Amino acid sequence: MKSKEMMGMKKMRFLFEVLVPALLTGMLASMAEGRTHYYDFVLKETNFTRLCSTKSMTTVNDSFPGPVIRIHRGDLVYVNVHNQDDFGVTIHWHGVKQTRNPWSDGPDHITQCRIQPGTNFTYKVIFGEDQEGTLWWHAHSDWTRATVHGAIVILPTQGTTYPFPKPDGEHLLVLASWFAGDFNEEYEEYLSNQTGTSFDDIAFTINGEPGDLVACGGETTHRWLVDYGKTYLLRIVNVVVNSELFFAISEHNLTIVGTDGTYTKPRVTSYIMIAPGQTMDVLITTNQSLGHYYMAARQFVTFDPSITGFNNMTATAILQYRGNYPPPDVPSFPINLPLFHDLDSGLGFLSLLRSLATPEHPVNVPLNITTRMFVTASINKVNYTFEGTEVSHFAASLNNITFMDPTSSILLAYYRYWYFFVYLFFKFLYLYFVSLFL
Ligand SMILES: [Cu+2]
Repeated sequence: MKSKEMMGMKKMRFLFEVLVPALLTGMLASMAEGRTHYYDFVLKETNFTRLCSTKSMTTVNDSFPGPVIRIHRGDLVYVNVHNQDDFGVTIHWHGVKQTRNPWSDGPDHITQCRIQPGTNFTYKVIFGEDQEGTLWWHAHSDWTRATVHGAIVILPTQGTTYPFPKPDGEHLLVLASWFAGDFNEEYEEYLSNQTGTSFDDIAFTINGEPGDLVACGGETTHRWLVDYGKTYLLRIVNVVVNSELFFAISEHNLTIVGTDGTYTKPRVTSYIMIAPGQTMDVLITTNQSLGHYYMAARQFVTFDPSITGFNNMTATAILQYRGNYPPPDVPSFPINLPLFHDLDSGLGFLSLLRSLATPEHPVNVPLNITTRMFVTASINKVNYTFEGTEVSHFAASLNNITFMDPTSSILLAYYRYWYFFVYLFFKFLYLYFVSLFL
């Protein structure tokens, strides 16, 4: 080959092996405009006293609920989790889309090994471009999420605003479960006895407190101080382990404006029904007489309580107007809070939810349907051999296929797959252009 052609080849090689990848990386970096936030989560056991009893439980940064991640849309978050507990744990970013970023999704044994005691792991949390509102994070190993959880607030991108008049203020309510003993121990017991005996939360909490109506629960009821004549954005997260909840505020209507990090069409209601893992953004206008009003949450029971039992404790917090007025003996209670078995109210609320679907907040549902699938969800009996013994138990399935732990590393397969195709792409491009000069 002549030296001139050799020079041409070298230039082409430089172009496709150095310059093009560098340019592509630069373009991708410039697409991410937001700020970067760094959080430290220290996970360890701390003593908490509720219902006149003290117990040790695992939390993040000694708080129940845990710290709030507060960012603007388009921002990037790094969370360094320091595990100072004595068991392995992972953290999941609930509802965060994590596009092309399964490395930080969190389910243990699926996308990562547990963070071992005495070690740390940094998550890079990538939000979806269209996500705005409220989400949450929680432990994703066994059911540690009962105490290891917190909210994620995604404000509108810097320089933009909400698709409704800007609220005068905002507040966050985390609805959670309270268990009498060590949750993981109770859960292990439940799994091992195989009798169907359920373990139950003995109370629900609002921002960590069961409230006045629970025996021995009213020592430190959560209070939200508001000013008269304002509109507040209230972000509600249901981190209860396994129950739908009704929630209402005495004498105040709620206007739903979002759920699960997505805006909805505004709808006025006197109560909401919120599923475990769900978030709800509502507007509330403080236009009632100066006073104290209960905010209350109780279980929405969709099963037969004579078989399974249910938690009939109503958790309360207090919305309290600022100002000079004689405090009432007892705050007023929301008479619109549906009763436990009020199925019509539960379903009626669901029918209110509609996507906002505006040009600024579109819902790009695929309209060209090319394949129709028939999927049967059921519970089947699964038989398998465990440590030489024949075992059978019930498991959920879709089209008769249930989840099995993978036998190979999913992420390693993903990594190799994508890098293989990127490599092939540049290799063929390079060979094509080289062939033009030969
Ligand atoms: Cu989750």
